[in-house]
Amino acid sequence: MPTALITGITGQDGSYLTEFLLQQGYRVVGMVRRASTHNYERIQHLLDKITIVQGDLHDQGSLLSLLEEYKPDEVYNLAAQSFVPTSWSQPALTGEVTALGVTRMLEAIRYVNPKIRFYQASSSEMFGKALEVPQRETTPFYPRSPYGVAKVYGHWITVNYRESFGLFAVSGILFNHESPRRGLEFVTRKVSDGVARIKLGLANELRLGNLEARRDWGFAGDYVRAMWLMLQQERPEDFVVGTGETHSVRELCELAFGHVGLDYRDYVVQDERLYRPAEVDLLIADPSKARARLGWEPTVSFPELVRMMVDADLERWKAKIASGQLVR
Ligand code: NAP
Ligand code: F7E
Repeated sequence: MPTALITGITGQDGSYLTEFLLQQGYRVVGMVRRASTHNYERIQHLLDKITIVQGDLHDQGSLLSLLEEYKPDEVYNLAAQSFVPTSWSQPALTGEVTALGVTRMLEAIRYVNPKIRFYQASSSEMFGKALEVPQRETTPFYPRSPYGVAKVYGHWITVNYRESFGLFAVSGILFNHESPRRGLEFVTRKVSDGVARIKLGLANELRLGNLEARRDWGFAGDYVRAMWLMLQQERPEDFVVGTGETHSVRELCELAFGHVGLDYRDYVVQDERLYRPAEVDLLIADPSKARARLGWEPTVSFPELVRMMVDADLERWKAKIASGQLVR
């Protein structure tokens, strides 16, 4: 039975990757940082099948001892400060975790067992002010936020440890992927949650920032399969993963409100305070390498994804109302 260590197991991708690896017959060890209360909402249903261990990407010693004790065959480094706006208000922390944290894990692998296969969660935010459309593995990076800058560091240190020390270290350049488990601050989930609350009479407006930004949005459950496939290849290589389609935040609103019979123009308020100091205007993947070499394809279309998320939030709020937790 192979063992996988996942950092960031409590996050959106961590929860889907855990489900996927358990289905593949892995022993899953999940690293969580110490907190005064547990944050296991997304993995509650998996807790009896996995091992939870404490560690932190800030702390080199904790990474070394986890690798020594649990002897993973594969490490998936999903932990990060992942919200772009927070990276402007906490840029040094973002650099510590999202950038230097990668080096700390690579160092731990190098010292404990250089045969461990390593996956780094790189991001389409590295393309930023995109120098090529669509973006592929060879497109130069032009990050537009401290988060993007930190991810570029994480990407290149992964490539560098592969080339310097012969590690099986790969970087998956993943475009935006979403689900009902997405954090409420990201725009897709903010919209699906807002639509549900408006439909149920719990809110009467939704404040958003730039409606014209365009993203390549897919379903997170599909993207964790690509992470695993990258670590099963003969040679370590980096891959772009996305759908190859782009949609604006405005289209997202149109679809999400339309799904419950509402017109987004009656509820969405544009709020300049939610604009970013530097925006990423357009992202669209060229996933042809992943398709050809990994046999990877997305299975959920953009309209299906939006409907899935709105339906899940409607059910969640209806359950809260039914249980008496909320009065309309
Ligand atoms: P997420 O939901 O924000 O989860 C981030 C995870 O990192 C959480 O489990 C968090 O733990 C953990 N974490 C944060 N700081 C840590 C630290 N110092 N030590 C240990 N763990 C720490 O992110 P996601 O959407 O699942 O994304 C997973 C990874 O893929 C991230 O690296 C993200 O930057 C990258 N990525 C995401 C996308 C996307 O569209 N989702 C696209 C490209 C790349 P807590 O629960 O304790 O906060
Ligand atoms: O913003 C615009 C906003 O925060 C998408 C992370 O997972 O994907 C994610 O980063 C777009 C931006 O995601 C609001 O200006 C408008 O253009 O959902 P987001 P992101 O910044 O693309 C990448 C690939 C990652 O790697 C990151 O970790 O939507 N937008 N109005 C808004 N965005 C938010 N959050 N809130 C708004 O009200």
